[in-house]
Formats: sequence, C-alpha cells, structure tokens
Amino acid sequence: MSVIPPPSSERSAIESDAARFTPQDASAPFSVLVVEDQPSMRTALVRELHQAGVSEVLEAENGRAALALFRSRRPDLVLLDIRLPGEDGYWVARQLRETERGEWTPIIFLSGLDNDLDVWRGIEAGGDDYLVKPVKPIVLVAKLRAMRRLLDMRRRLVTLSAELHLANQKLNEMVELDSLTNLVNRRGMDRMLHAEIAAARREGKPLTLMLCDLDHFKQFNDTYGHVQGDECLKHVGRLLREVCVRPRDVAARYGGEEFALILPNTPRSGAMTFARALGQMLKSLKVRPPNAPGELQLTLSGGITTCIPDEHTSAETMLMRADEALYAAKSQGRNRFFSFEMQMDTIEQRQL
Ligand code: GH3
Ligand code: MG
Ligand code: MG
Ligand code: MG
Repeated sequence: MSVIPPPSSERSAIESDAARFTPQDASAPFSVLVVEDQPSMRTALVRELHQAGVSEVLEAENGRAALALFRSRRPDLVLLDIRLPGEDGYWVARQLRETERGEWTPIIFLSGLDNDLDVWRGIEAGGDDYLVKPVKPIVLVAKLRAMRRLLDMRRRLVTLSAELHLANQKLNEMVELDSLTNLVNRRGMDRMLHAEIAAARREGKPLTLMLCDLDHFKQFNDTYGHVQGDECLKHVGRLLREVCVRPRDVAARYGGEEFALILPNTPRSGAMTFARALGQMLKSLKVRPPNAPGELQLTLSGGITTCIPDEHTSAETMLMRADEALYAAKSQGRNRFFSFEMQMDTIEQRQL
C-alpha cells in the first residue's frame, strides 16, 4: 500500500496552495507522530509530511512505542493506524487522551476502505478525524491544515483564558486595596479575618486582632488640612506594613483613620510584644506639616483581642471585642493599647 498522488486535474488548480501544509505562523515548528506498522506505508506518509513542510516527523510501528514517543516528545498531531500488532489504535488513542490531561493533541485515524465501524470506534476512542488508506496527499495536507487551525485556535483560547484569569486576579486584588495607603481595605480584611479564624480554629492556634485609631485626628485635619491628614495616613500605613514582618500578618485600613491588624498564631504575650514594637515605631515617626510650628508626634490607641477560636467565634464577635477594647483605651486617656483578656492598660503601656 502506498500514498497515492491526487489526479492531475485535481492538482493543477490548487496545487501550489495545497502542496504544502503552511501553518499560520510559518516559523512555528510543527511535529507529527506517525503510528503505522507497515514500513512502506509509513515511509510514504513520512515523505509526504516532509514535503508538506512538517518540521519534525516521528515514527512508531506499534502502540507501546507510540505512547513512549508521545510522552517524551509531545508531537502536535498524531496519525494513528487502527490495526497494529499488539495493542490496537483505539487503545493507543485512549492512552494518549489520558496522558494529556486537559490538553489536546489532534488524532487522525488511518483506516481501511469500507470500514465505517472502524471510523466510529476511532472517534469514540478519542480520535478527531480519519483518513482512508491509501492516503491521498492532497487530503492529508487538507486535514493537517484543518487540524492545525483548530489547534491554533485552541492555543489562543488557552492563552486568552490564562490572561483573563490573571486580569481577574489583579482586579480582585485591586478591589481589596485601599488606594490611599496601599493597605488591604475593609473588604479584604473581612475576607482574610474569616479565613484566619477558620484556620486558627482548625489548627487550635491563637489569633490576635488589633484595631488601631489615630488620636485626635479630626483636630489634626482641622488644623493642618485634609491633604496633610492624608499624608499622615500614608505614613502610618507604611509603618504598619513594616511592623507586620511575618508573612501571614495583615495590616488593613479599616476605614477613615482606623486600622486593623490580623496576627495569626499570636498569643497574648506576642500581641503585647507587637503592641510595644508598634508604639516604639510610632514614637519615632515624626510629621511636620508646612504650616506646623515644629515636628508633631502622632499617637494612636489600640484595642486588642486574642483567642483560640471555637465554634462561637466569628469575625463579628472578634471585631466587636477589639472595638470595645479600643473604646476602653480611648476612654482611659488614649495613646495606649488595651485588651480585656490581658487587662494590659499598665503603667508601662501608658509610657509607650
Ligand atoms: P479620637 O481620638 O477619639 O479618635 O478622635 P478623632 O478626632 O481621631 O476621631 P473622630 O472620629 O472624631 O474623627 C476622625 C477624623 O479622621 C475625622 C476626619 O477628619 C479624619 N479622617 C477620616 N478619614 C480620613 C481621610 O481619609 N483623610 C483625612 N485626611 N482625614 C480623615
Ligand atoms: Mg496496520
Ligand atoms: Mg475613628
Ligand atoms: Mg481617631
């Protein structure tokens, strides 16, 4: 059996165009795996493929060799004979599809004449098209083109959907970002707090939530203007980001001049250390609005709650508790941290 050329009449009109399999991107390599046990048929197919401009042709004479080549070389298309010694073409097609997992390589079956059932079973096994042997070169090239077109389209779709996925991710991040301070916003904080409560509950680890509020910030705005107020918020945002050194610590802008810190795996003692460090850092942060008489010292008050979450713990209960603690810190004179669990409004705290 050999590859037979198209009749001369068929060739004349379309020969120049059809003789070569011209991929859309001519520079892109295209490889074909030929699985055919008959040497003469295989040789003829390989020759035709080379003539058609296929850059790489791989050959296998049985199913197992085909599978090994497919796995190691990943051709762009497979020409697969149905009748093979040992495992048949249907088996090979099923194995190839299983190997791919989510990818797609066109498979064109090679079947004998008058074998409609072969074709049916071939498509059922995962084939995409078929060619009747002996194969006409013009039909072979036409099918290669059609498959290449589908393959290109699919690859573009895959690229597009990956880009879309990335854009979506970016959009989600933007939706959860506060544009003034670049900290996570309230929406992001809510999501992360829910997630960290669930994680801490699962792991049986302590979780600390801290709500911080700048002291007398209205007065600052009224005296130095909103623009200077915004600058202050940016400084504080940077400082909070710096103080969150562990990868899962989150600093968020809760709203206005209020900030929230989510500190996973942080017990009361750790929360205390953290509050001290934050107080020290804030002390060294000096701001000087142009219309101010000199450097100004910002202060903030913080409400802290720490717990190992159980089934009654929710983001709402933790926020409420931190907010109550914040209120206590404010009413006890500001510039301090307070926690009901620790009753940490000590002299030391007052000196922060
Ligand atoms: P307290 O110590 O009790 O917290 O007093 P406070 O003045 O900080 O609190 P209050 O709630 O009375 O006022 C908060 C002020 O924060 C009001 C507003 O001037 C200021 N503020 C809130 N959001 C922004 C913002 O995005 N930019 C600026 N510049 N100021 C803000
Ligand atoms: Mg055969
Ligand atoms: Mg406030
Ligand atoms: Mg305030």
